[in-house]
Amino acid sequence: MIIRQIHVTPVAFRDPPLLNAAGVHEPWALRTIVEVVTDEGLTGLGETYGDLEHLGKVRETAQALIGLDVHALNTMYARIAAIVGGTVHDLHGLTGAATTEKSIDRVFSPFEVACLDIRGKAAGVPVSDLLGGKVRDAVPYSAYLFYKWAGHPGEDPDRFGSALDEAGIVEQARLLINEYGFQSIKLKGGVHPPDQEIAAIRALHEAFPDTPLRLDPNAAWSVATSIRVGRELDGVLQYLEDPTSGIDGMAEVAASVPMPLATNMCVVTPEHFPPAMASRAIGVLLLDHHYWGGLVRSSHIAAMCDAFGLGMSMHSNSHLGISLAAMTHLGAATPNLTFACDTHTPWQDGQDVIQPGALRFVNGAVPVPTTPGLGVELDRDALAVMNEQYEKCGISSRDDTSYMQRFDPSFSPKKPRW
Ligand code: GKR
Ligand code: MG
Repeated sequence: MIIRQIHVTPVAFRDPPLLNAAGVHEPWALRTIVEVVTDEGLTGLGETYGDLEHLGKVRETAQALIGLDVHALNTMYARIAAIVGGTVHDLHGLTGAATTEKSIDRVFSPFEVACLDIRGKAAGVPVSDLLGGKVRDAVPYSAYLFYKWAGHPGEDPDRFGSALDEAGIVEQARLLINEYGFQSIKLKGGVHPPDQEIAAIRALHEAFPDTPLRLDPNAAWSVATSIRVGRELDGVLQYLEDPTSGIDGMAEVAASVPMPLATNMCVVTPEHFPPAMASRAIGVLLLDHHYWGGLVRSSHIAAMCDAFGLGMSMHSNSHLGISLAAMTHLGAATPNLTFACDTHTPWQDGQDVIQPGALRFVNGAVPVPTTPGLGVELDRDALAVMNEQYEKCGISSRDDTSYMQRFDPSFSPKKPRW
């Protein structure tokens, strides 16, 4: 099965004003859709970040993959490594440390997923079978709450409304849980002073006493603040995600708080494992195939977590259905991924590039597609519309900070902020 063509299409879709430590989401989120076509006419799909610099690398490397067999993933990786070369910086200020390997992994990922989609289709099996076989029929996701404005400035409020205090956050949780059936909750923090976010977690605990809760301030806190918050939320949080920056800081916090620390920021590439394990900096790793080098490499990382006794969850950024399908196959075939995964899906509010019907949420979990490959097909009309939106939206790279500074010139994403 030889790769004959690769189509790389950037897309944009509406995104609500979700607040985080870097600023606020812009009105449009960007992604890149990759289609790999073989000599036998099979097509595989991949999805990755849409930022211009990354898009350029994906386009450039796509040319070098024509003529490869879809099984030749080692050769594919080597070719991409030769082109990507040096370290690319942290894309959004929220994706953690940057390393050369992570930069290569990030570009390799959508091609690898597309090749697995093709291989699944050719063999007549779902991608989860290529990853060792599913150990669960549905993959649980969490309600991913954000402080948010009612709408983008100058526009009508969106249907989620504003959530700027604990009452708004509890209301948002009710909405997402009613619509999706989520059974775990994650609050994106690092927006308000820590005491306000502690109050929001307490309000969630009161409203949903049996639902596991997580808080993720994206390293907006100092070590001392992280320890204080961790201690105050003893018995309330399932885990505390990236309270502070770096492996050393996380290790100091981990030694002094009662709950496990989770990360998608300080352990984001294999070379981070030895120092993080030696210092016991984390108890939970949030896997993300978009920067861990695709699905097979992510499975290897899961094996490493198993060996070190780490718990596992899954990280997300604003994404569409090809990513959700890939995340679901990976989650299904990773036995030790036992914490509900993150997803931004509710915030996309039905916008997608895939044909409807393949993915749905039942009691907060996505049933694993059983049809060959990823189990999702492109909606070409939707792809064309979203590509046109990309061309017209005026955004070419995600920049939560500059967008926030338009409305609050004094805003600074400096870390630690508190
Ligand atoms: O979408 O604003 C966001 C999130 O903050 C995202 O960019 C993070 O990478 O979800 C992520 C996280 O868990 O850190
Ligand atoms: Mg996080």
